[in-house]
Amino acid sequence: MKRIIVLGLMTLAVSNAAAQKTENSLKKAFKDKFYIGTAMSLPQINGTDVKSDQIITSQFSSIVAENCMKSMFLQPQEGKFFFDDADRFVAFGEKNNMFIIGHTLIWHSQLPKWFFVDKDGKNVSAEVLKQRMKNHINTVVSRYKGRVKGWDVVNEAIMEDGTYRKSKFYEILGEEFIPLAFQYAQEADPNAELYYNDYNEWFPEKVKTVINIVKNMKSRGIRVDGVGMQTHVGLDTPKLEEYEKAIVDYASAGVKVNVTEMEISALPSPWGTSANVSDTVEYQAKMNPYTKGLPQNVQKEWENRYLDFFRLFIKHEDKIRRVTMWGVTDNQSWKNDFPVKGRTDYPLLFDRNFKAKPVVEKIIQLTKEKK
Ligand code: 9MR
Repeated sequence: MKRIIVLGLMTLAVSNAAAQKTENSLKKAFKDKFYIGTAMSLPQINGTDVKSDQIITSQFSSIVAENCMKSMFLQPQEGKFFFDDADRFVAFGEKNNMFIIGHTLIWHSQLPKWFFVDKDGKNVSAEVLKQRMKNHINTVVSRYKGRVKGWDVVNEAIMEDGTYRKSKFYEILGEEFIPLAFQYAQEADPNAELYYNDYNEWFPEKVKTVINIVKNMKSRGIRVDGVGMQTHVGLDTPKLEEYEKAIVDYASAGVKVNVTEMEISALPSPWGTSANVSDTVEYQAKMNPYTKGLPQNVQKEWENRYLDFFRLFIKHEDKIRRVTMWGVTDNQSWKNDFPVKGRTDYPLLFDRNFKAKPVVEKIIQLTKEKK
């Protein structure tokens, strides 16, 4: 009898713990505020990183593919599309009832070489490039019509000083390549949300140009629903005030803000917060100080920084559509290799043992505080 009662109590305790776990998930906590998402790597999409997948399904309400929907993977040769990984990614999101994001249609990086050149290796004409963009966007967006709910239509086209990046898209089509991309996406899926996504998008001159692009497209009847503020940030930069001002400014221009690609590096970063993949820096041991774990004081600083950001997101929840982490565990983060290769960073919410860091519970608690 006694044993049965003890066993019964144990079962109760276990199920309570499980209930509390779901009760306390990030997605539950943010349910009435905004989507809370993560990027997914290939092992997660393919189901071989089982532990991460468990975290993803229990904690997040939105997903974005970290790499497999970039044009070099989707259309490695002209007209030859490869959709296996992207299909699996979308199926994962549907199975788990998630808000699925496509990343990214038009980007100067991770782009197949053929995109801009003719058979002699010369730049294609504006007409040919438009046709290629249209075909790529139309094929990809139509395939996932009604299933992928939002697209990063154009990625990283503006520099910190507000000028246009001198990419091949710009060289061949000028500023018009951005509205064209949005127009093609809108035609392919009139109901999908369409976003412009970029890093360092709090630099004042960059904010100005992005807002001009938004206003210009809106005035021409070309739909743009949101600006994705990539949030690859460090302990000191950017200042919260400048980041907040950008949120407010974008919202005033009539678009939602997506906090995208979020992680907070705990490592020294005298180079600022560029996420331009070609901006690499040579390895120096002093730039990799925490190979055996984060010291308590840095951990605290890092945690406070996350809490500051999330307080800000909650303050502006009416302007924010989604907050998406750039990965699940520290182990998988691209920050271990950027801008310096081979460092040990601690930027994400789950540690190398797939355990939620204490900050997760603290973030959840923030949602329960009175504003
Ligand atoms: O996290 C991605 C990494 O695995 C890739 O090697 C890299 C290649 O460009 O792209 C990373 O993701 C980038 C994202 O697609 C766009 N913004 C910057 C991100 C970090 O470079």
